[in-house]
Amino acid sequence: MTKSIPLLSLVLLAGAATAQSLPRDAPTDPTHRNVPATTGRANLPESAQLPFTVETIGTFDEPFAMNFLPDGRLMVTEKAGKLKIRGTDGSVLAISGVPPVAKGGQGGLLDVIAAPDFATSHHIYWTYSEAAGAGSQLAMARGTLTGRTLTDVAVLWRSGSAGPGGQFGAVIAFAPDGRSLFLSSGERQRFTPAQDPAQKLGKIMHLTLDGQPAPGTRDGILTSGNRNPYGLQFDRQGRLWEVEMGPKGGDELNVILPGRNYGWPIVSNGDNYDGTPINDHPTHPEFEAPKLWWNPSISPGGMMIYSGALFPQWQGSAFIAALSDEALIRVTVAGDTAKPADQWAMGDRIRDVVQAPDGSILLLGDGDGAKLMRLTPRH
Ligand SMILES: [Ca+2]
Repeated sequence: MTKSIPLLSLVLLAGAATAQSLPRDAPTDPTHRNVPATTGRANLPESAQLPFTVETIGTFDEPFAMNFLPDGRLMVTEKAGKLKIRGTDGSVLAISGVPPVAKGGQGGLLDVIAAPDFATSHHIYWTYSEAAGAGSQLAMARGTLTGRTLTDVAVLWRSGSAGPGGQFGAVIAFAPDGRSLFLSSGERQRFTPAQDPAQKLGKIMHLTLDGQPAPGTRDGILTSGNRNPYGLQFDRQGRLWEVEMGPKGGDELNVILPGRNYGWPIVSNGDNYDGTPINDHPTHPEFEAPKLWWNPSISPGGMMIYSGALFPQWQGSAFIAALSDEALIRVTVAGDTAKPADQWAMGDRIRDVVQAPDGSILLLGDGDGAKLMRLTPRH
């Protein structure tokens, strides 16, 4: 890790200097913008024929994320601020002791995940937008879950750069050794902060379990130039995969490597929502290019890498929840390469995907009355 410090600083500083001279929405280098991104486009024809049975097992209001506790209970966040736990018998309880959130747009109560040592510590971690500076900022907290109550709540990390805007990213992944954590921090549709080493927006953070900068990072910043990452998962080989919502036609699947810059907003294989073009990734090889990208957009939510027994043919595959595409997407992963495999039409905006302890796959819909769906093999 220590080797990455000079590289990280250089890349971040170079990126910041470039970005500051640019208008927010303009193409960054018109002379280069015709170099096409020809490889890695991941869109597939949608299949309405599903190789699994879909059962609705609950509903939630404006949920954002879900994760299992080691004892088989499922935690689900609702953006308005409720943390709910679905028992193994299907009953749903709201947890008390969750600090207030600043709900609005894409903000509110966001991710939740059990600590690696939950069995002994009863710690859970969660993220949320916290009222700050005539707007909000991303915060990460930890608390002790006993029964249906959270105690010993401590806010471990705050993004700073408070103000208006959504797109917090806000997804937590623990290191495979359980001794540190990774946190995605979205750029909040502010563009250039993703390249600013002084702001923790548009970054993947690497933090200790107490929310301090991980050794070998500068202020906890692991990577920069990430737009709005809603999915962050380690594979079985210990590679960290990230899926991020790009601009129009620029959604990306990336492998996260310490000190790298992923290019936003200088490059993207998509265009701005107002139609102005952005240089494609191949025009700037100094930035880490996505392993896969989607145009048209799929609007990726959460991501899971499967390791269960119910669908042995899919072990090692990454599953991506798609919001605007109303789909579940499967991608095969080999080393640091990825290939699109399936794109199943679900008829619902899909916000998150997790693997249940029995190997079934759970999907969480989006919006009011969003469905919790359980996928099992079709016989
Ligand atoms: Ca990128």
